[in-house]
Amino acid sequence: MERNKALAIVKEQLTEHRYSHTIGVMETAIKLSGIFGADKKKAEEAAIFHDYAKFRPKEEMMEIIKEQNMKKDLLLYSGELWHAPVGAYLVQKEAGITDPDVLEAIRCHTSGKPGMSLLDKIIFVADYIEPGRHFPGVEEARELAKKDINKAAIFALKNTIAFLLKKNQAVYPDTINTYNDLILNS
Ligand code: DGI
Ligand code: FE
Ligand code: FE
Repeated sequence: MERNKALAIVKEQLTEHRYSHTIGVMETAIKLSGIFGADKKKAEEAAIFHDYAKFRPKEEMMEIIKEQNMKKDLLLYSGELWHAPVGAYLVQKEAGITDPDVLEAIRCHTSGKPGMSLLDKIIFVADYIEPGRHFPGVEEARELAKKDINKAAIFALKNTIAFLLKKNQAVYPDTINTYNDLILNS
């Protein structure tokens, strides 16, 4: 889809803050695609739509997860995880996005998944390091991302897991499985 059309669709779904985050993810994902040789148009589309479902009511997301036979275990963990798979479903249904690579990158953008494609990793990392993100360690993550997308993804996963542990929150198995997969196989 043409960039401005996609942005206009997504703007209606998001707050001002989340929309600027989306622009940051888009610009970062395109840069990373240039460095690592991924398809820039796919990266642009996946980045623009990655948080499409972020502000859907929890009940609506729950219903979609059940009806569309998504992984039921999602419902046992934080609702923060739901906007990724639900977003992949809704952008297909409501915005007419059909590219399976784009939809998959959106689907796994919060937890990652073992065996991520280059595009999946780019969206995952861009979401973490876009210029609007400010937290201890983000500069190190940005440096890693210029050279090694796997190291940057591991860094993000490690920090997210540590953050969840500190807050006594459950860690979704895919997050741990993604970390293990990248440590063992990259
Ligand atoms: O949507 P964004 O804020 O841009 O970023 P995101 O899609 O990575 O979502 C981040 C949120 O998801 C943050 O509140 C932490 C939460 N989260 C990420 N991984 C896990 C998780 N929550 C649980 N319980 N388990 C996880 O593995
Ligand atoms: Fe997200
Ligand atoms: Fe995001």
